[in-house]
Amino acid sequence: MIRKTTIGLALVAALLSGNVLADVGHGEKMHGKPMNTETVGSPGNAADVTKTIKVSMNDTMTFTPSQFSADVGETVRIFVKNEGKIPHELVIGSLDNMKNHAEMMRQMPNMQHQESNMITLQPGQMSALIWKFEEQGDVDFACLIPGHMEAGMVGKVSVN
Ligand SMILES: [Cu+2]
Repeated sequence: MIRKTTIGLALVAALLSGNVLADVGHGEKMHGKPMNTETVGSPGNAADVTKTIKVSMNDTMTFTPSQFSADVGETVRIFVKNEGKIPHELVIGSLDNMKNHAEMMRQMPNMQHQESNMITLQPGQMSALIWKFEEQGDVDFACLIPGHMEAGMVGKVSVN
């Protein structure tokens, strides 16, 4: 059981570091990069926050709001509140990578994990995620609790 959990975490870490957080810690731009390694941004510093957004999550599998915007280079504090009666999470990434992650979650439903691009909240809990949006384009977010993203629990940040 312990071994299985460890393998699960290693898989998640490999997936996240290899895809979602590909550019974190490097700061360098990749030329001619494949389409599936788009930059979604990186963890931000509290001192750099210029915008605060409040997002609520509920059991109808919705984020409210499900869309907001940010400027290129802007650091946003995203306050997230779980207003439902079951756990939810907000994960920032690209939809393709998150679909892979959701598939792993389904295979290992009791897996506990925490990464800098996500926040997992029990019913009634509230917390904040600080994120720097670095490139123009859309950045996705989703709840990767098994079945939630499939039920439509996704959102989008327009980076202009
Ligand atoms: Cu959810």
